[in-house]
Amino acid sequence: MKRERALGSTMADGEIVLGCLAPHPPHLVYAENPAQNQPSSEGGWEMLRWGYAALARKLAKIEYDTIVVFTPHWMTYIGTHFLGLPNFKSLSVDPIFPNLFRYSYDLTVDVELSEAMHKATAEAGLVTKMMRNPDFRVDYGTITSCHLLDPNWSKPIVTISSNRSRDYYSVEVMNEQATALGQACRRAIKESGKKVVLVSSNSLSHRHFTTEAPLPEDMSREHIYNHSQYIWDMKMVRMMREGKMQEIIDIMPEFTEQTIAETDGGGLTWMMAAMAMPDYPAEIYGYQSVIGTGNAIAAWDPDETRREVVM
Ligand code: 2X7
Ligand code: FE2
Repeated sequence: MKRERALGSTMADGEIVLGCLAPHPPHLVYAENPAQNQPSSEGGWEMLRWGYAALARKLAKIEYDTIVVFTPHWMTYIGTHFLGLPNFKSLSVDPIFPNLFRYSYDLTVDVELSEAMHKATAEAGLVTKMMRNPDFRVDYGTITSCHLLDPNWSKPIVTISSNRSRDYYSVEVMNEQATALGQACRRAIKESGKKVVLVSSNSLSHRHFTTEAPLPEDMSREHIYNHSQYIWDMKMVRMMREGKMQEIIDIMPEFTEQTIAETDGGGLTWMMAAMAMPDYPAEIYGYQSVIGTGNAIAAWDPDETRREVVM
């Protein structure tokens, strides 16, 4: 307490209690058949759904206030945007897979934390904006990752958009901007006094088939798009297990370009920068292809006493 006062801090330090790599193929929600989703299925993609269920069980045992999710499917070509109203309610339809994902959501936003991260982002010199349009439709990336991590939607969320700096510039520029964004969010979370779970909502390798099986959940048709994509994904997973996150960020340009990875949106770089670049092992909860893309579920737990080798 004395030390906090000496540093000029008046409130308890906020902290990031867990970081999750949480891919969002809408197929996973479709396969779960929750009441909110209109289409129905016979299942499928169990290695990912069971992995998500294990991570959701871990999360349910952790004390936290808010989930902050970075999604590549809210594409804001001018700056980084943050959800800025206390509630968003509508039907979210996946534009590519409307046959799989038509999900009715009614979600709560931690506007206080969202504002704080937005302010810190602006102070870092990045272009940023709050989304205050009540008719705004929340993307399926946010909804899929949040639904699978917390099916009861028990906590408020904040969604952060992807400014697509990779599309205008390069993966190197994306890495720089997402790092600055992550560091700004880290400062805001610390000052907020809140306990926060971070979520990077993305697949790894991302080449995918352009035609769908007649029955989308027919698992006899599911496999990785190509072997080199699999080798790259395994390299990334191995480095996550070994706690080599700085090295992952360093090879991000090559990985992203070789596999058209969904890390191009900036989520994984943002999360690692916000977590001050973990050098401890990630917990791996699953890996499986979805329509040819490579998807890993992983968690970084700063609390060593809770960390375990899951797979
Ligand atoms: O958005 C996605 C994705 N990232 C991976 C696979 C299939 C569909 O949607
Ligand atoms: Fe995606």
